[in-house]
Amino acid sequence: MRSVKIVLVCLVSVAIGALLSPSKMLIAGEASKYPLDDKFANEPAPWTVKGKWGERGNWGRWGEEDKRGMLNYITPEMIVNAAKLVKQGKVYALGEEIYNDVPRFINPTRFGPQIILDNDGYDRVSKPGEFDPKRYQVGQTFTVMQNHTGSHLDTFAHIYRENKLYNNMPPPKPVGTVHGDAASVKYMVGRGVLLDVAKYKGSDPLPVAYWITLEDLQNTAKAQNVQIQKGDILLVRTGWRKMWDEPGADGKVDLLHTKWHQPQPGVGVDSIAFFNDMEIVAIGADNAAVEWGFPAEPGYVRKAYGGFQGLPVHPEFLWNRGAYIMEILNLDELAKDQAYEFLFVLGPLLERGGIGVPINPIAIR
Ligand code: UVW
Repeated sequence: MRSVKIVLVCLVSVAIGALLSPSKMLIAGEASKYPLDDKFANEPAPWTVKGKWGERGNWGRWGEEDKRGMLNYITPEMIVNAAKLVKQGKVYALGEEIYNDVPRFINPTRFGPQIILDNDGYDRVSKPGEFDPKRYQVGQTFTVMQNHTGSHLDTFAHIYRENKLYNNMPPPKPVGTVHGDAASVKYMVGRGVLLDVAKYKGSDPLPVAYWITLEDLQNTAKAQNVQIQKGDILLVRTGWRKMWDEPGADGKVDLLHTKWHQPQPGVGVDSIAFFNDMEIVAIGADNAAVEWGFPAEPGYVRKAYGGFQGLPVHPEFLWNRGAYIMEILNLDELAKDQAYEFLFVLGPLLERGGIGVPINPIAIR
C-alpha cells in the first residue's frame, strides 16, 4: 500500500512538473503575450482569398502584363500635389551610407558590402611611389554586395508563393529574370509621410519585440497633425537604427551587433487591412524588416493567419498587393526636423534581374 502511495505521489509530481515546465509555462503565457497575434489566429491570410480583379489581391488590376503594381496608383496629379509640399527646399537622404559594416541582418548570405579599389595600371607606366607630371592617376572601385544589405527596396520577386510572383508572373531564375526585379520598378515618386512612433510612444528606440499597432500608427499621425492619405508612401520610425552601434556587455565594440539583432519592434498584422484600404504604395522603416517578429523571438510560435510562420506583411505587400517595402532607412534627420510630410523621390538602380536593390530615397520639403 505504501509503495502504491509513493508511486501515486511521484506520478502527481511528474504531472505538475510537466504542467509547470518552462516550455509549458511559455505556451500558457503566449496566449496573452501578443493579444493581436491571438486575435488574428483564425483569420484567413489576405493573400489566400480571391482578389477583386483576379486570382489575388491586386493581380490584374493594371492588366496582366503589369510589373509595377501599386506604383500605377500614383497619378500625375498626386505627384503635383506631393510637389506642393516642397516649401523650404530642404532635402533629406534616407539611405544609409554603404560600407563594409553597413547595418543588415547578418546571416551567411548577407555579408557586408566589399568596395574594392581597382588596379589602375598607373604603377606600370611610372615607378611606384613617383608621380609623372605628364599623367594623372585614376581611382576606380568595384563593389560586391548582397542587395538586401543596408537601406534597400524589396522588389516583388523577393517573396513569392505557389511558384508565382505578384500578378501571376513566373518565378525568378538565375538568368533572365524580367519580372519583379529592380529594373521593373523604374521610379517611385509621391507623397511621403513619416510616422515617428518612437517619439509618440516616448520610447526611442521602441522596446524589444514591440508590436506597433494600427492604433499607434493612427495616434502618431494625429499627434503629428498629419493625415494618412490614399496612395501614400509610409515611413515608420522605430528608433531601432541606433542599436546597430551599441557596445557589447563589456563596453567594447560589438562586432556581432547583438543588441540590434534582438527581436525588433515593427508593424503587426492588425494594420494590414488599413494599408490595403488606404492603398499604401510602399512602407519603409528604420529597422530590419519593417514588421513585427523579426528576428523571431526564441520560443514564440506565431498565431496569426492559422499560424503562418513567415513575415506576413511581406507576402501581403510584395505578392498580394504589388506594393513595396523599404528597410534599414535613416529617418532620424526627418524626425529631428519634425518633417512629417514631403515629396518622396526614389530612382532605384535599374538592375535587370536584381531582386531587391540598395537605395537612397530622397525626401524634399
Ligand atoms: C528581411 O526580411 C530581414 O529583410 P528582407 O525583406 O530584405 O529580406
